[in-house]
Amino acid sequence: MKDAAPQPIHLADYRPPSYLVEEVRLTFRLQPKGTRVLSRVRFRANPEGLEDGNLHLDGEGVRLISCSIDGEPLTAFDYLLTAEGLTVPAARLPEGAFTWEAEVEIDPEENTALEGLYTSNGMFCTQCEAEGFRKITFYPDRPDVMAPFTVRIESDLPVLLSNGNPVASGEGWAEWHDPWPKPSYLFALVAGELVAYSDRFTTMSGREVALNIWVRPGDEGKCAYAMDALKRSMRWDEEVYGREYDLDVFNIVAVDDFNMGAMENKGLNIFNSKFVLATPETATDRDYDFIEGIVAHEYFHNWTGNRITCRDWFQLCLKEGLTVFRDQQFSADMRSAPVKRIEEVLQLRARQFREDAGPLAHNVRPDSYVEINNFYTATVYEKGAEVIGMLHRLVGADGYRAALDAYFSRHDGQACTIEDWLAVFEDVTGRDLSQFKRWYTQAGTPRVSARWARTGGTLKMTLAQELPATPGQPLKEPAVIPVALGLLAPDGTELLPETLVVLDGREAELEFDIAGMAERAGVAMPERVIPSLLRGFSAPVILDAPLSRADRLVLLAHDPDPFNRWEAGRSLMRETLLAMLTDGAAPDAALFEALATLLTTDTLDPAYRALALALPSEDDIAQAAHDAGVVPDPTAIHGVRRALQTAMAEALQPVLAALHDAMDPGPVYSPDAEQAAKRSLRNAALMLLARVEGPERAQARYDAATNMTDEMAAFAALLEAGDTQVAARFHDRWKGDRLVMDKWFMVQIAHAEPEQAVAVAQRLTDHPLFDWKNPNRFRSVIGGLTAGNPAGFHDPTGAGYRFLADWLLKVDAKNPQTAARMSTAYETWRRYDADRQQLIAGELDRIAAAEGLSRDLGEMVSRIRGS
Ligand code: B3K
Ligand code: ZN
Repeated sequence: MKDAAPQPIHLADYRPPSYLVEEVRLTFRLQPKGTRVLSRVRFRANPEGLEDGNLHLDGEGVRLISCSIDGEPLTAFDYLLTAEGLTVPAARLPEGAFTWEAEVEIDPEENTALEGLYTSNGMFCTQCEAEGFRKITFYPDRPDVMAPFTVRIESDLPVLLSNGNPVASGEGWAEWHDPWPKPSYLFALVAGELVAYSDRFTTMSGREVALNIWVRPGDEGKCAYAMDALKRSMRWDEEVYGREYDLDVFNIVAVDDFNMGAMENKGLNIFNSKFVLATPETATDRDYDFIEGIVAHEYFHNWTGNRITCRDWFQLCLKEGLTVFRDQQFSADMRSAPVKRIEEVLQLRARQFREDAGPLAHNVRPDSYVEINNFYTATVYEKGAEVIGMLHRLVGADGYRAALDAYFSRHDGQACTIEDWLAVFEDVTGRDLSQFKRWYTQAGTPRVSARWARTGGTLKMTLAQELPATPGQPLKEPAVIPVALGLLAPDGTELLPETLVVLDGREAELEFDIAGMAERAGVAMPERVIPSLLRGFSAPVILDAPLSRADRLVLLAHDPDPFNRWEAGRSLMRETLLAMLTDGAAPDAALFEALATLLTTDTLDPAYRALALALPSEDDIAQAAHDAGVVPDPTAIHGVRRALQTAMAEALQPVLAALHDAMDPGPVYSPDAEQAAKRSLRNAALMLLARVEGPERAQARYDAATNMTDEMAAFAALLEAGDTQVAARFHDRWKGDRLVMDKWFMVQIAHAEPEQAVAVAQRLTDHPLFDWKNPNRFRSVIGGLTAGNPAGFHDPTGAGYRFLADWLLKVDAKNPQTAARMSTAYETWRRYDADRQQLIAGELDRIAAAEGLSRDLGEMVSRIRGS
C-alpha cells in the first residue's frame, strides 16, 4: 500500500518558534558507519514565540542514544519520538533557559541521498540546505533559529574542517568556532585526505584572510582560476556593495558527488568539483565562466543569505534572487555586459519561461510546498533576480545602493521576509511598492502588447499587459512593468533616446511628437518610425509588438541597444523557423545579408556576433510553435532547424570561413573574456561550416586542439558529420578524468541522430564508467537525452519517455533530489500531440504508482500530471 500523500506546508501557517538557540556545541566522532554526534544546545524561550510551547526538534533517520535536559537524562516517557523528530512537552521543560544534550548515531556511508552527512570517495562532507541538518542530529532545523556554533571533529583523517575559524587541533581532532549566528542549514563539516591550494586576501579594513581551496591530491593544479575568481569577488563586493569578509579563513572544498552546483555554508563553501577544477586542457570557456559566476555567487551569499538569512523557506528568493542579481552584476563587470545580458535572457526564457508556461508555474515566493527542495527553481532564482533588476531600474543605481546599505544595517543577524526587503526600499526611496510586490505573489509570465499608429507628426502607442492564469491562480492583477524604449528612423537615426515607461495599469496610452523629435535630431520627418521596446530586457515579460520584417532588419542593423539588436535577429530567426515549419517556406535572403553585415562588423565583440549567429533551440521553437497555436512536432522542428543551419552555412560560407581563420586567439590559452569570445565565434563558424564542407576542417581542429573548448567543438562537429572514430579517440585520452568524461557521455547523446538517441543513451548507461549514483554522470547521460536531444527524447514510440521514467524510479530510491529535478523534462508535455501526451501521462502514472516513491519525486510527478 502506498503511504498517505505528504501534506503541503503553507506560508500562511508560519509561526515564530517557541524557543530560540543561544549557543550550539557539536562533537562528531566520524566513522563511515556509526558516526556519533554529540550535541549541546542552549535554548531560551522566545518572547515572540507563537507555537505550542513544546520543544520540537527535527530529526530524520538518526538513532537516539541518549538525551538530557540540564543534565537530567530523559526517558522514552519524557518525549514523543516520530520519524520526523522529537518533541518534549512544555510541562517537562524548565522555565526560561535550559540546555539540551543528545548523543545520536548516523551512517554517512549509507547516505546516498547526499543530504546531511555523507561520504564521497572516502571523504566526509555535508549538505544541509534546505533540511539536511535534521539528518545529522535533533535540532530546530528552520532558518529563523540562528546561533553561534562550536564544532569538534574527531577522526583519523588528516583534514578536518567546519564553519568559522579554527580554534585548536591535535592528533585526530580539530575544533572550529563560528561566531556569527547562523541557521542549521549553513552548518558544514568536511573530513578527508585533502590538499589545499592557498592564497591570502587583505580586506578593505586590513583584515588578513587565509583562503584555501581543498581538493583531492593531484587536483591542486586545477584551482588557480577558482581562487582568482574568489579574490575578485571579495574585492568587488567591497567596492560595489561595501561588504567585507568577516572571518579569518575562507575555505572552499571540491566534492565529486554533489546534488547541485555549490553551497554557501558559512566560511566553508562546498562545491561540486565541476565548478572548481579547471585547466585549459580539461575545461571549456563555458566551464570557466560558470566557475567564476558560481564562486562569486556563493561568496556573495556571505552577506545576502548568511549574515541576513530567510525567515522561512517561502522567502528563499530573498537570498537567492538577490544573490543571483549580484553575481550577474559581477559577471557583467568582469566580462562583456551585453553578452552577459543576452545569456541571462536566453537562460531565463529556456528555463523560467518554460516553467511559467507549464504545470510547475509558481510564484517567486511560493505559497505552499510539499518538498522545499523542489522549489530551488529558475523562478525563485532567475525570475527572483529579474525582479530585483526591475527594482534597480525603477529606483536608479543610487536609490538601490542606499536601500541595500539600509538593508544590511537594519537586518544584519536577522532572518527576514520579502516584506522586510521591500520595506527598506519604501523607506529609503519613498516609493509605494505594494503593487510591485505582485511580482512575488503572482505566477506566470506577463504578456505586454504594444500597438501604435501614426497620424502626421504624432505617434500614438498603447501598451497593455495581460497575465495568463496559472495552476491555482485563475485571476491576476496588473503588475508594475518597467518598459525601456526608444524610437528609430528607418536609416537608424535615434529619434527618441532610451526612455523608461512604467506600465502599472492594464493599459497605458503614450504619445510621441515625431515632428519635434525629427527637428531636434536635425533630420527630415521619417516616413516610418520603429519602436525599440523593452530594451535591455527591462522586464521578464513576453513582448508582442507588430514589427514588420523590415522593421526588425532596421533594428538588427542599427539599434543602439545591444540587447534589442540581438533580439531583432533572434525574432527574425524564430519567425523564419516557424514559417518553415508551418508553410514549408524557404528562409529569406535578407536575414542572411543582415547577418553577414553583423558578422563582419569588426567593432562588435566576437562573443556578441557568435550569439547573433546562434539559432533558437529546438525547445524554444516548440514553445514558439505552441504559442502560435501550432502543435509542435519535435522531429519536424529538428529538421527545420537543421535546414536553416544548412541554408545559413551555404549563404554565409565565405564569411564563416574568413571568420574561422581570423578568430584564432593565438597559441597560449587564457580563459579571459576576450579570448573566449574569439573561440566562441570561431567554433560557431566551425559548426556551421561542417554542414556544408567535408569533415576535414573539424578533423584538423580536433587534431590540433590544445584546449578543451576547441577539442569539444571539433568533437561535436565530427559527430554531426557522422564520424565514428572520434568518440573512441576521446575516450582513450580522457577515460581517467571524471569531469571530462561527463562531457564525453553528454555530447554523444546530444549529437546523435534523433532516431538513434535513445539507443545511444541506453548503450552508454551500460558503459563501465556510467556511475548512475554520481549526480554529474547521471545528468550527463539522462539530461544529454532529455535536454540535449529533444527530438530523440520525444521519439514518437515513447522510448525516450520510458527510458527517463525507468531511470527516475531507479535513482529515486537512492537520491530523490536528483530524480525530482530530472523529472522536469516532462513539464512541457501538454504542448505535444495527443499520442505523445498519452505516452507521457502513462509514464507519469507509472511513476506515481510506484512503491516507496520519495516525497520529492512524488510531488513533482503529481504537479506535472495535474488534474
Ligand atoms: N543555496 C544552495 C542551494 C541549496 C539547494 C538545496 N536543494 C546553493 C546556492 O544557491 O547558492
Ligand atoms: Zn544561491
